[in-house]
Amino acid sequence: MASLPASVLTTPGAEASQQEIFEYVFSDFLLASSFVSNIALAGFTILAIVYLGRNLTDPRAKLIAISTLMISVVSISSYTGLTSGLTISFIEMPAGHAAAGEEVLTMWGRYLTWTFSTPFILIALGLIAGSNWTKIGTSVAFTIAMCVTGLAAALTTSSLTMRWWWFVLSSIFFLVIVYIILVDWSTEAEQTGTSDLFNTLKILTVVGWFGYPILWFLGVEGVAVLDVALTSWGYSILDIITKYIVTMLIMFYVIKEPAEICGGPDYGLSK
Ligand code: RET
Repeated sequence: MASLPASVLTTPGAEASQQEIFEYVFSDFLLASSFVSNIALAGFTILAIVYLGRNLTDPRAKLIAISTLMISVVSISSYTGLTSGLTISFIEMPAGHAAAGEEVLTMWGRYLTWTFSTPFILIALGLIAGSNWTKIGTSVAFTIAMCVTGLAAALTTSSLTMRWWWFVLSSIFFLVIVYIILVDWSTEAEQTGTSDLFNTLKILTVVGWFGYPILWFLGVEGVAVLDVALTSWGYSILDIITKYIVTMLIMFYVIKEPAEICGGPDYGLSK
């Protein structure tokens, strides 16, 4: 990789204080706007869910609505962490990496918080498909494994091979989730009678989710052909599709409380 964009070989360095990182973020309009725009969108989505869901009565419909709410609750916190510099570090890339020996900006907070947001996306999708808790739980466990190993890939500085090995592990876990969505839940949604909505959500989710490893590969964590701000906007745009658009589609369906997704007043009682 002969020439890297200036923002890949960034300035503050590994010893940078949180305040220096915060100031660095706001010195780059593209980077700062990729965070702040998502704080605003997550906030609007939370308000929209609360407003749209105010008359829900069925406990199972409410559970789906609460799952979508939690996606944006995690998101607004995640982007606040990134904006404040709390969950961003400069780390030195290992030998062989495109930016070897340089300290590059890593938005590790993204990988960390996906651990908490993606389970709620999968719970909502699994409930809409009418799946059982074993499959929903399996998808949740694998998304946690995928995000934590993705975080490990980004933070490993000892060896380039180990970075890519984490990436491979994370990708294998990802394929388990793709299989559950495309094979199990697609069939179940047909039986449940929710396949119209589910098919749209499935395409947005599977296509959108594939964008994340592609961006990781092309961004500074991987082969570094995209600079930090572009990579960040890439993730922010994917987040808009996989979180807020998916959420709004779900909410407009759920507020009608169709029989296909309702569980009746006794659903989930603990006694
Ligand atoms: C990483 C890198 C390692 C390989 C793979 C990845 C996949 C990430 C995905 C993230 C989805 C995030 C969403 C967030 C919404 O809040 C960790 C980038 C496979 C699929 C939907």
